[in-house]
Amino acid sequence: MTITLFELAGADRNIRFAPHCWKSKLALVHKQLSYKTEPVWFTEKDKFAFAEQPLLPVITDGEQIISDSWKIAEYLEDNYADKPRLFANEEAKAKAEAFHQWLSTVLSKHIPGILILDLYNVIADQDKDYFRTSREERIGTTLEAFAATPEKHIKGLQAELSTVRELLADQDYLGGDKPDYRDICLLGTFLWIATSGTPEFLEKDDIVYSWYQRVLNDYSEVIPKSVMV
Ligand SMILES: N[C@@H](CCC(=O)N[C@@H](CS)C(=O)NCC(=O)O)C(=O)O
Repeated sequence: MTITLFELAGADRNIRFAPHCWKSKLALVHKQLSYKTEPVWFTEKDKFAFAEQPLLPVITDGEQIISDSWKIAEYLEDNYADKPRLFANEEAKAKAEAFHQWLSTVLSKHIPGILILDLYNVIADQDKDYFRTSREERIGTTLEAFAATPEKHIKGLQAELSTVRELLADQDYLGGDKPDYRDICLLGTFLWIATSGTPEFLEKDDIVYSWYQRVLNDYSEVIPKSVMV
C-alpha cells in the first residue's frame, strides 16, 4: 500500500515550501517508506476535504487519514516500527516534541519577515488574494511593509539558534551521532526559507551551517537542486 502525502505547492507544482509538509516528507524518507505526493494549492482545500480540517500535511495510508506533522511522525513511528527510528526511545520523543514546539512558537516567529514576499511571488496566481488577506490579518500590516527589513529577521533567527549551537558543539546531529526527528524538524524549517527564495540565511562559519550541509546531504534525494550548494 502506498502512502500519499498531500502537501502545499507553488505555482510550479514542483515547488514545495511548507515547513510542516517538509517535516512529514523527510520523516517518510528517514523511515525509507515508499510514498507519492499530491501537490495542493492554498485554494484547493477540496482536494483533502476528507481530512475534515483545513491544514497540510495530510497523509493517507490505506484507510487511515492522518493530519498534523507531529501526529504523522507518531503514526509512522508506531506503524512502521521495524524501519529506522524517528525517536530512539521515549526520552528522545519527549525532547523532539519540546523541540518541535519551540520551533513552531519561538524560532519560527523570525521567519515570515525573511520570506513572506518571496513566498507570495512563488505561489499560484489563484492563491494570491487568499494568501495576502490571511497573512496581512495575521501580521497586522502589508506584506511589503513586513518584508522591508529581511536582514533584521535573519539576525534574529541567527541569535535564536544559540541553543541549537550548544547542542551541536559536541555532536554531529541534534539526535546525537545520527539524525532523529529533531534534525528533521529543523531541516524542514530551513527548507521553508530556502525554497521560498532566500538560500543564504546562515553564516558559513556557523556550526549550524555545517550541520545544515550535513543533513542536506543525508536527505539529498528530496532536496531541490536550487537548495544544494
Ligand atoms: N500543527 C500543524 C500546522 C499545519 C500548518 O500550519 N500547515 C500550513 C502549511 S505548513 C497550511 O496548511 N497552511 C494552509 C493555509 O494557511 O491555508 C502541523 O504541524 O502539521
